[in-house]
Amino acid sequence: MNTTPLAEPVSTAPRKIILDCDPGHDDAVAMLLAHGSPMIELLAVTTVVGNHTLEKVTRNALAVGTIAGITGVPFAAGCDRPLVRNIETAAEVHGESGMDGPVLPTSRITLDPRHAVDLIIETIMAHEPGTVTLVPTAGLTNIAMAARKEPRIVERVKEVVLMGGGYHVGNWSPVAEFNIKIDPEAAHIVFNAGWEVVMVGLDLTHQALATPDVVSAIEAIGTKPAKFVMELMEFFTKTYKDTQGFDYPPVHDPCAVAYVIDPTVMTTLRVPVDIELTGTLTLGMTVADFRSPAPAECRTSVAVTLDHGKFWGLVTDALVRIGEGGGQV
Ligand SMILES: [Ca+2]
Repeated sequence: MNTTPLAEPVSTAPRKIILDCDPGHDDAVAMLLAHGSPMIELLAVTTVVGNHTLEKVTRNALAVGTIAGITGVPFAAGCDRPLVRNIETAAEVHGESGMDGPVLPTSRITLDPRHAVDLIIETIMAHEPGTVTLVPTAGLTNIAMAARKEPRIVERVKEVVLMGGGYHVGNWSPVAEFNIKIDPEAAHIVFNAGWEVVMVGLDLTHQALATPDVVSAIEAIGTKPAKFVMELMEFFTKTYKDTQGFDYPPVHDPCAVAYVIDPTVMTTLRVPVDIELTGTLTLGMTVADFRSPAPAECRTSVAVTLDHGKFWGLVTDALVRIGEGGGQV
C-alpha cells in the first residue's frame, strides 16, 4: 500500500509581481528573468535612487525593458533620495552610467507619468488581496513611502521578497548591505510593517556566482539579450574582482525573482530580523535573532542556501524564451 501523502497541488498560475529596482547590472538580469519566466506576470517596474541617481537608473530600466522586448507594462520613477540620509551611490561597482559595459539602446518605452509610489499603491489596490508580490531589489525608499501613504497595502500584498541585507556579512560596511545601508529608515519601516518579508540577503546571493560554466551557457544562447547579459557580466566580473576580491561576481537581484518563480530554488529560515538605526559601527545591519525558535508572530524569513544549478537554469531558460526580445543592441 502506498502511504505517501499526496503533495500539495502546486499552482501553475503566474505570480504577479512589482519589480522595484535601481539598474544596476544584477537588476537588469532580474528584469530579464521576470519577463522571460512563464511563472511571472510583471505588473509594473518602478525605479528608485540607489546604484546611481534616479535619472540614470530610470534610463537604464527603460533600456533593459527595451532590450527584453517588454510591452504593456508601466515603468515609473520614484524617490530620488533616501528618507533621511544623503544619497550614496555605487558607481565603483556599477560604473558611471549605473550599468556600464554594454552600449544601451534608445528606449522604446515611455515612462508612466505617475510617481512610482502611486503606481505601486494603485497596482496593489487594483488586484485581489493576497495576489501581488513586491520584489524590491534596491533601497527600500519607494516601498516604505507606499506603506506609509496607503497602509492598506500591507494587508493586501501576498509578501515582500527583497534583495538586501545579510545576517552574517555586509558589503557596504562590515555588517551592512548596500540596499539597507543607503536607506536604513526605509528598511526599518518595511521590516516592521507586519507583512511577510523574505530577506534574500548576501548570505544567499554570494552563492549566485556567475561562474565560467554559467557564462558559457548564456553565451551559447547567442541572442542579443544574452549578449547584453554577457557584456554586463564582463564588467561586473571586473569590478567585483577589483573592489571585493571575488573571482566570479555574485548576481544578487535575480535571486529574489527566482524565489517567487520557485521557492525550492533556495532554503529559508523563519527568524526575527530588525534594522539597526543607531549603531556607530553597525548602521543598517539586518540583525537576525537565531537564539531560539521564531515566535508565532514573526513575519520575517531569511534565505540560506541556493541551488546554484536550478537558479541559473531559471535565468538561462528565461533568456531562451525571450529570444531576440526587442531586437535591440
Ligand atoms: Ca539592485
